[in-house]
Amino acid sequence: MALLTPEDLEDLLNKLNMNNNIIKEATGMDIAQMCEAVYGTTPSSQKVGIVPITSGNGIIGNFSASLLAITEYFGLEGFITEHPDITGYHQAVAGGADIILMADDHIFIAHNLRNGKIATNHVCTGVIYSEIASRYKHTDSKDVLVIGLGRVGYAGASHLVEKGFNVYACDPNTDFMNKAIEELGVKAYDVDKPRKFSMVFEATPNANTISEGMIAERCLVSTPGIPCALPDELVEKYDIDLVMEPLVIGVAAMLYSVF
Ligand code: 2YG
Ligand code: MG
Repeated sequence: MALLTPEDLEDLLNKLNMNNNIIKEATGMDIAQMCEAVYGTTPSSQKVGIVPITSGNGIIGNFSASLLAITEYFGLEGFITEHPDITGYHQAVAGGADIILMADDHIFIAHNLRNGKIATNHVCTGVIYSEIASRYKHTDSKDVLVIGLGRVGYAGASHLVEKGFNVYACDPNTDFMNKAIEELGVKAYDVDKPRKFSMVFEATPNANTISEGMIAERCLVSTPGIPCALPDELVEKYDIDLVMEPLVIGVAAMLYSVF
């Protein structure tokens, strides 16, 4: 998993607004409505405690501040604890947090202390980005392509299968591929037999994972992956609706999933 950099998180709410407009135009729903539809929840007056974590590669500049901005964007009160780690956790609970947000290099969680629900960023990101792809209004096809079957891609593929979509997937890792075929029943996308999709969910840490053979004219590509899966010229040439944003959409899904 690639770690976020402070630069990825610059201008975050601007990126969100741009992506929210694309999502609205492409699906008829904004990100909050999409989260409501998936999780069946709405924000009430939960207070969110954000705990910076120093383990591994340590604090990422802008990370906690971004989580606070996201919390407030969705109408909730939040605070960043003065201290990190266990002392910070204690401060969050003592300060009346209903929901704790915290991340180390391996996992990023939202934990609702009132109802016991716990969510991970990788599952929620997979679910919400695949949901966005699946709601593309310019197609009536049920075929979706999933590129990358790591933690995020697998969660999205699983969500799409549960929703009754016809899921094609690819990943250079044959163990990941076989697991998704056996456990989820996805079909292997064969690069030697190009087939074009109107809905693509991409979840890899690599650039240029989407090739011309995979995409239909006027398609939706939904991807949390940094760097972007698509070269700029393909976005123009195929009139692609591209949803790609570094943090907010996944965190929104985490919050809604624990409300
Ligand atoms: O508290 C801090 O500042 C750090 N311990 C946060 C570390 C987060 C590491 N995780 C990532 O960089 C991302 N891969 C998380 C996923 C968010 C984007 N989908
Ligand atoms: Mg990528």
